[in-house]
Amino acid sequence: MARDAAGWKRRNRHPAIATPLADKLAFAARTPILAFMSVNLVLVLNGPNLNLLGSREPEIYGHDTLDSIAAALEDQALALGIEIDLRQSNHEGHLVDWLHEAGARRCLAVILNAGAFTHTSVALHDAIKAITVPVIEVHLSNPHAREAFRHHSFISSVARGTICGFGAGSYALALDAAARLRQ
Ligand code: CA2
Repeated sequence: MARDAAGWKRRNRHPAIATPLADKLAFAARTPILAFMSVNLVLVLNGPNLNLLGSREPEIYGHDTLDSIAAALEDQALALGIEIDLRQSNHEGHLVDWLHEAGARRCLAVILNAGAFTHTSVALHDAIKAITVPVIEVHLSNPHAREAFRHHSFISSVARGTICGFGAGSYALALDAAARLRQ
């Protein structure tokens, strides 16, 4: 436990201020008023190969890069009074960890493009089921209009809703949907 120069146990003096983030979250969850509050933060999670956006297959995924999508979402989020945090990983476990983080932080929503893990990942299905934060599934393309192996999603049945087929616009529509979740 952290102590200052005088040897005080800082956690006991200022439980919600002087402790690390995990302690603050645990404190908030134990505190009746704070336990029901959600933060105005939307995590925008992107799965494998989406870091390559804009470089290949523009006829399917469009010309936008993940950076240009992030910039447009930042502007939209500012106008909506929402904070966003866009992340990408090629590793399934990172996405699972970030979903858990969204749950612990009581985010407003998660916007999730799980890429090809959409069609394979029981782990992501279980992680979404394990959190109360609404997850909005997005896809740039319309997987239902593509190869048969893209027709099943392990995400859809546990997502609040799915938006697909509008290119970068799918993310913009998802952020609008997230904003409407605020009470
Ligand atoms: O349409 C989508 O957003 C997808 O989630 C994209 C995934 C695909 O496996 C899903 O079926 C639908 C693939 C992302 C790969 O992105 C690339 C971008 C440029 C070049 C190569 C891959």
